[in-house]
Amino acid sequence: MQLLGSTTSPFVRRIRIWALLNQCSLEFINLDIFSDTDRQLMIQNNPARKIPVLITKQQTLADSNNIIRFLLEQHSQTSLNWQQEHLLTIINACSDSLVELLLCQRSGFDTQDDKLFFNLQNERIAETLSYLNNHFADAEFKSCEYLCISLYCLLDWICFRELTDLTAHTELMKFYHSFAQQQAVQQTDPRN
Ligand SMILES: N[C@@H](CCC(=O)N[C@@H](CS)C(=O)NCC(=O)O)C(=O)O
Repeated sequence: MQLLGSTTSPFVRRIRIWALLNQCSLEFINLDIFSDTDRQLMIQNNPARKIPVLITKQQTLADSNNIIRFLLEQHSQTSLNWQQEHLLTIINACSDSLVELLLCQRSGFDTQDDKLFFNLQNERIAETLSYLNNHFADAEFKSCEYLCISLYCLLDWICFRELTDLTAHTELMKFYHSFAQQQAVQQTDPRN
C-alpha cells in the first residue's frame, strides 16, 4: 500500500503514526503538492486535490477518515464509536480552519482582519481547542489511540507552524508533552 502525503500535513501524519504503532506497512510517498510534477500525481489519484491518499491493490481512498476506517477494518480493530467520531469531527474542524487560514496567509491576506470568513475560522479554532481541552479527560477520548494520535498531530502542527497560542489549554499541553516521547512521533517529526 502506498500513502501519498507530505511530512508537514497533520492529516497525513496521523495515518503514518497509526501505521507505525500498528505494524502496518505503508510506502510513504512524500509530495510537495504545490510543485508541478508532485501535484500531477496527487491529482491523478484524488480529484479533490488533497492529501492523504491511500493506494491499495483494490482501490484508491482519499481523506484520512476513510483511510483510517479502512486500515482499522484490515487490522480487525474496532472502529470509533459515535462519541469518538464526534470528538474526531471537532479535531478535524479545528485542523480544517487552520489549513484554510494558512492558505489565506500564503495568499497575502491578513487573517486577523475583521472579515466574516476570518472571524468564523478564528472563532472555530478557539472554541474547538477549548472543547478539546475540556473533554480530553473523557474516557472515550483517552482510550482511543487514533483520537490521541490525531490530537497530537494537530497540536504539534500548531506549534511547528506557530499558528496559535496553546498555553491556556493546560490539559492539551500536558498531553502534548507526554505523547511526544514516543518513537513513532519522533520518526514522523516534520522538523527532521
Ligand atoms: N478531510 C481531509 C483534509 C485533508 C487536507 O486538508 N489536507 C491538506 C494538507 S494538510 C491539503 O491537501 N490541502 C490542499 C488544499 O487545500 O488545496 C482529510 O481528513 O484527509
